[in-house]
Amino acid sequence: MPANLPPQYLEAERRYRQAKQPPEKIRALEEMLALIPKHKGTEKLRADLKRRLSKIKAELERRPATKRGAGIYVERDGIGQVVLVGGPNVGKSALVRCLTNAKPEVAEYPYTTRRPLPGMLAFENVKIQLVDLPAVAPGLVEGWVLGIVRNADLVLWVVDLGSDDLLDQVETTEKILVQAKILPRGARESVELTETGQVVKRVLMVGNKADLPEAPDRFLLLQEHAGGRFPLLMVSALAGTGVDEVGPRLYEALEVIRIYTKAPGKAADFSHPVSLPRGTNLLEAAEVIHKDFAAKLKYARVWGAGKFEGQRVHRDYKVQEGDVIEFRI
Ligand SMILES: Nc1nc2c(ncn2[C@@H]2O[C@H](COP(=O)(O)OP(=O)(O)OP(=O)(O)O)[C@@H](O)[C@H]2O)c(=O)[nH]1
Ligand SMILES: [Mg+2]
Repeated sequence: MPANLPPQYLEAERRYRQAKQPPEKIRALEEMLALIPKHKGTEKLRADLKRRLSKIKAELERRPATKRGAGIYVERDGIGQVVLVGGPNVGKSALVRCLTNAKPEVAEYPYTTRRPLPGMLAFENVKIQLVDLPAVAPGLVEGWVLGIVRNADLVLWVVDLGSDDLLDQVETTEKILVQAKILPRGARESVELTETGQVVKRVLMVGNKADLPEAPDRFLLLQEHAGGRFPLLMVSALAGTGVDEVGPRLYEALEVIRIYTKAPGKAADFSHPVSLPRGTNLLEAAEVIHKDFAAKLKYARVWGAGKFEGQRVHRDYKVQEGDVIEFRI
């Protein structure tokens, strides 16, 4: 064995030897491969690790999906639940750390994240929930991870601009999603459902690690390949570039609006918006605010968007972003 193996490698190797389940073994092997110095002296060992890795992966793919962890889910909070999806080490946790109050572990080895971790992103006067998730990789993704993705309002798809096989990465992630009957959708795209159990999920894609010298070229490549399908942003979780754009773009992609209620003769409270799906009408809005309210609703007065100055509207009025509404019962 070459003598110059770093201590982190030896630590990963120790975990590999102790691992009982294939996913743990794979994680340890991937870490070992990421940490092993790449030179002639380690060539044989690297080949051996890769061989072991593909053998375990092949075995795992033949096994039916595990039911372990079926009860893991994340309670919704804020105006929408956004899940971070992507391969190992792309910077999902780093992004959650930089965009929210949560502090997930960030590390240079793959498969650091094992459990979901929610955090809240503040955007203007609303909060958006971001959920950090384990990496999705062939044969390695546990059923509950895809269950959480399926249940989310939006996917924040993270791609590593530091990786030279980023298009393969995107393809692999998409394959896993589609296999789980989760069909990604961009802003304008309409996706046809062809099998029962399929769901369509809105996507905002981010190319992360914009601070790396190769990032701009890789981003162009990504734009060419996926930019026509998904809204796309270039960010650096580490340097903080582009991250201010994430909130507004997520808000846009969530396809919600904010309205404000007011009592007759009083001013509206702009710090407490009610968020609703786009296309909601007055009656549906009243139902969200208070069940009784809806039953007794006669009409409302609306101030908003420069068009209305306390104008009367009826049950079928489609409420608009920023409307101030005085419900009359
Ligand atoms: N240069 C650079 N490195 C980054 C950036 N974001 C994350 N990293 C590094 O990439 C590595 C992986 O980051 P994580 O946030 O742990 O990645 P992850 O996608 O959560 O990885 P897993 O949980 O293992 O799937 C760490 O070494 C980070 O410091 C970035 O914007 N720029
Ligand atoms: Mg992580």
